[in-house]
Amino acid sequence: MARRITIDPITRIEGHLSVELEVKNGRVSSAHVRGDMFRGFENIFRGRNPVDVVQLSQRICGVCPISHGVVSSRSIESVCGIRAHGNGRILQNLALASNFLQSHILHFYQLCAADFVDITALLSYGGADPQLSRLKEWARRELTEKKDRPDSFSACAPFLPRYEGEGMYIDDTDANITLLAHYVRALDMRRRAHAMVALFGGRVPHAIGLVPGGVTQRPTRELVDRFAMELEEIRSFVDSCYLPDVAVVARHFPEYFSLGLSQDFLAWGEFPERDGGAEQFLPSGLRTEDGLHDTDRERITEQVAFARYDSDSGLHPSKGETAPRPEKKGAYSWIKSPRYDSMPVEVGPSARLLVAYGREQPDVVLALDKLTGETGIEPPALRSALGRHAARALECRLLADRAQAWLQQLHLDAPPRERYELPTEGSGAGLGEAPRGALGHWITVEQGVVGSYQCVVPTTWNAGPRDDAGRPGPMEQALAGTPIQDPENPIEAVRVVHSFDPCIACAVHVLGTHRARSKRERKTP
Ligand code: NFE
Ligand code: MG
Repeated sequence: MARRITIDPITRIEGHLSVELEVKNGRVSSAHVRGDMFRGFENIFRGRNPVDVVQLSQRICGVCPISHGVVSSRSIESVCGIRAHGNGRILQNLALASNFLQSHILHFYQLCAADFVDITALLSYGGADPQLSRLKEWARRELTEKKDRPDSFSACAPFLPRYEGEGMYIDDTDANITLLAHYVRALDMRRRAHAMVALFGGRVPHAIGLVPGGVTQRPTRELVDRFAMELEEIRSFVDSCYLPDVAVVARHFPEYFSLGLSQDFLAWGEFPERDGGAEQFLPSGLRTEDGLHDTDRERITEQVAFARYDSDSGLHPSKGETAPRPEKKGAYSWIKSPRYDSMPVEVGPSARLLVAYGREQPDVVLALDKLTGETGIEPPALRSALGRHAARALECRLLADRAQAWLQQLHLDAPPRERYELPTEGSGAGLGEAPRGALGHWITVEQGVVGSYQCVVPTTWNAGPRDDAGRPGPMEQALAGTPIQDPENPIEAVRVVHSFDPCIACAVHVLGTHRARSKRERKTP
């Protein structure tokens, strides 16, 4: 007999997401993923000075603002016919790579660790490490003194309340304690990664110093040295904690290498390596069952049959027009369904590494072959829930190494950006990668201000609902087949959802809802 399970909200993600599962014979037979909020962000950009969008679009999200800043800069660069080069290109790479490090570390430790780690193991800690002793005392107070109080719901947050069940969490006390100690260290690593963005971006999370063509801060010896120092701390954390901790989770939950699977993957590519050239550190590509293909940005459509929008379905984002319709019959999500050549595709760290491996990017080949040599895990395993965690940790290692090389390429005290002149009419697009995957911004400039602006964002690709043909989105497909041991404690489904690192703030920024305001009404602030 089929049973329905609703998980609402999914916690430890950014934003408001819920899933509805139909479970038959102990497995998910069908999943509906719902983005539960409406924002209308792109409307805010219309009628503004185009350059303001670099700042405004960063407000879409506090987790991945640098990718929105860099990609919106690119959209304006394409209107102006320039490209960030030299210091501008490298400094944007460094700021973005720092944000990837911050975001991936946040995801594994602060957002996902509690799916695997047993907080109660802390109570058995008998060592003398001052930080762990403090943590143990905190856990003891939370778990004992607060347990029976009426406000106990908040006790030991964010670790409790949690799903409960036999063998649900790691059963090795030392492994749990180590992971919890790293959970705390991860907070410091994230602070350092934010500080790295701020060195060249001025502040964080919303970097005021990002501009079309580069950043506003010249690279000085002192700033480069400070960046290198923080980077080395994070690199060493990735090596000594993050990668081994993912391996610990993999040892205890190896079945997640064959759960939460995706078939097809898309990456726009990121981290331009040469001035004027197309080469990227992580290249673009479409990885399908029948191989690797070049990408074509014209093949995107956004479908809305099951999304709460009134506009025509299947529009290219440059023509996108969307009117919110909360009560639309049959619609169940505020997230649209982007499709590439009509296909649902997963975007994100696994997509990037699978594409890069297929393109024989030497650093990625080395990293993945080493992983196979040491663990027997082959690259196709990146298509899974655990594979996504492994891909993030490996990507941190790759970026931390590469960022050291980029630092060496900077021209000290030389200008950090291009000069540009903004035309009063034009259109353009910026494509790139955010920590969670392929990101695109499309802009038109009319009479010197933003006429229309549209973003197609990683979580829109991954967490969108069924499309016009009724095909489920990537996360919905990945959930199907997941075994659910106890419908009252469906942690398996949560682990699959979390592996995508969904961010709903990004996903439901939303296209323009009304006809453009008349030219007379538009004013540059
Ligand atoms: Ni709000 Fe974002 C990333 C973007 S996700 S986190 O990474 O763009 O859809
Ligand atoms: Mg959009």
